[in-house]
Amino acid sequence: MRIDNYIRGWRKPERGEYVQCVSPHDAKEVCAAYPRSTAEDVRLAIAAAKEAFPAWKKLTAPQRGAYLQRAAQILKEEAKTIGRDLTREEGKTLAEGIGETLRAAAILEFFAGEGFQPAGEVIPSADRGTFLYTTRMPHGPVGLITPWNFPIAIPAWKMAPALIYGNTVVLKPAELTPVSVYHLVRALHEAGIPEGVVNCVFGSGSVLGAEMVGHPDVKAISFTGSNSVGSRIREQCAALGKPAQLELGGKNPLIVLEDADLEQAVSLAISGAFRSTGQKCTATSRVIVAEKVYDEFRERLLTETKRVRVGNPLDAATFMGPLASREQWETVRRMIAAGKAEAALLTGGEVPEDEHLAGGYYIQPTIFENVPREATIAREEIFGPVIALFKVKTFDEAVALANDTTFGLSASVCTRDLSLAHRFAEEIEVGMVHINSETAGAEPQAPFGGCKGSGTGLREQGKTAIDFYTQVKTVYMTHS
Ligand code: UN1
Repeated sequence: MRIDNYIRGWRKPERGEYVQCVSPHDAKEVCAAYPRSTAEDVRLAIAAAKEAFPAWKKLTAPQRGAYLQRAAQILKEEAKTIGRDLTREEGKTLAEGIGETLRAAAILEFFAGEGFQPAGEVIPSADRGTFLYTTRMPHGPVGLITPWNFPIAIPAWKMAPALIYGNTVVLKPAELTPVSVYHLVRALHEAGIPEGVVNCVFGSGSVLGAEMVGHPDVKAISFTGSNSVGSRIREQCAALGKPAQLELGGKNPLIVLEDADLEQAVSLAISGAFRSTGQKCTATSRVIVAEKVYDEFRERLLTETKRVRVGNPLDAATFMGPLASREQWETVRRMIAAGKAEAALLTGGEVPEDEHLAGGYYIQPTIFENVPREATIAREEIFGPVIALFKVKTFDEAVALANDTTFGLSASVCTRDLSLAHRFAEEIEVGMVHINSETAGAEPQAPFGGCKGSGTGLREQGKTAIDFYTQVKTVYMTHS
């Protein structure tokens, strides 16, 4: 399968160069060839987005929403085959691949609906003859840079709000997962979205991303990815006075208090830490347990972790597939090696011996205990299936430990005590709090994002998405 850029329709890269992406289950299996685009291709896409902007902006929001609605319908009808392609190239399980495709559809539907919602307010004027109100202005062409770990949902959750509020789009998706993005762009194409409104350019982030961030016709940047790339984008955008929305890493804690339902707590830990092979910015990576229930929780967690089925993500029985790439595999193994030197390995930590998995980037689900607070695995984002277990004496100690991180994306607590749940929600320094639910997961109608090192700028998703993708215009209308 060969994929092309999408710039006023499908288009070959100017230099005609393509690269191949492979399956993380078996690196010998090629998934697709995608363009190795250059800055020239990005400039063409930006020009297309600029030209399409005035007419797109002129449509009413319900008219724009109709395209999103049609694209959502296509994704729903094809969810099984698209989800399969996603799983093949990214490595998350088939259930997750299909689930993510349906989630992308739900995101498009939600924002199609937002096209029918009020986008301003009527404000009482001190002057009887003045009608005072606000409305919203789109920015123009916006640049969206998206990661491989949610290769269809994240492009959808940036594109849908950008489009519904009247912006046009240049998307630079991750190189590892071009097929998933191709399907989303194809759905919008088949939905009849006007030429130039959506553009997608495949290739290296350092070349294409830099061109987008620096280009004067790209009016805002939304980025999801690593902290190192994110801080570079933040600096460049700040220097240019360009709005930037950055969704970065996490080191998300799950706290298990002594009154918790331990069975539920174990299943939230397993799901939060090992689904998608731990490759979510919202994944659970620290599990902080009250001393009184520590031993029992530890035993149950260990038993369930040993039951986690690691295998080909296309097999229905698999719970955890491979890491997404060789680079990921090496990074996670390096972090595990650091963990072995600084903490006690409870389980996992190795590449599985299964010969059927020998061609892929597999790693066992891994748990460390007796982890010092300053350990690398306690502080740095791993982006793999690794839990650091901590024992604490009190609720206050648990919250202090949970907050002792440079990140602030999401956090969970397992408890039946309503007053402790309330205190947790108040004292924890994160963008998203979960009481008796896992740290990962997000519904399109609710704001998504973190504080501290987990992100900058306005939240994504929900009604609040409008704040990043538009500017407020205040109108004083007085009759003459
Ligand atoms: C989820 O937890 O289901 O890149 C979504 C990420 C986040 C999305 C997480 N921006 O992992």
